[in-house]
Amino acid sequence: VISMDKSARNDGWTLRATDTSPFGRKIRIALQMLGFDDRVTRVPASPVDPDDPLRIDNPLAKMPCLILADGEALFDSPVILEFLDMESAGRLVPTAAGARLAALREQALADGLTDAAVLMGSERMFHPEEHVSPRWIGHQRGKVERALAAFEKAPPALDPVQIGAISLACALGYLDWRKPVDWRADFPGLVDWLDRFRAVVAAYDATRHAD
Ligand SMILES: N[C@@H](CCC(=O)N[C@@H](CS)C(=O)NCC(=O)O)C(=O)O
Repeated sequence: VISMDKSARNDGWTLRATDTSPFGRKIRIALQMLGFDDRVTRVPASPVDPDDPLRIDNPLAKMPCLILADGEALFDSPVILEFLDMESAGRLVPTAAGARLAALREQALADGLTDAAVLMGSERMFHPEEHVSPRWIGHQRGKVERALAAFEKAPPALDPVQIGAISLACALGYLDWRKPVDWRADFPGLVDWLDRFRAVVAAYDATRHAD
């Protein structure tokens, strides 16, 4: 049970995430945007290491996981951003019902895009070549491409930058790194959108990891 009265303390958070995690990057960008960087110690995590306490804090053994000062663990990335929204008096999620649902849906679509892109790669990581399923990879590719097409038509607003925009920027950053699809050739509107995002969110380039 999360006890919000205790977890509302501001100091001593620990973020369990590697530099390369696209979901972890959502949190790192939000922390920088909100000026909360100095409240957080970042400790890399390994979802596959049985000795990593990540799996005690989050039984799903997924990063990011934010450990609060009293030891309470928050996951997944939308829940952590919800917490940071509370801590910042509402800077990450719109409050009006319609805008709030739209932003949460943008986040869900962008995170789902990233999930599908991750699955396209992990199919090869977890199976020997003869067991790799082109059908499964194609199934995930469809999700990535349809999500990109939907965002090309209706990209998240940048004034202000909130959860939808942060999530999409991290999804596109992940595609730039792993290149499961050639999104820059097919979605020029999103290339332009990401350039505009980078211009207003310095934390995007600041959280870029080495290839
Ligand atoms: N819905 C989760 C997804 C987190 C996620 O998939 N993280 C990846 C790294 S980017 C992970 O830890 N994967 C390990 C695993 O699935 O075992 C979130 O938004 O935080």
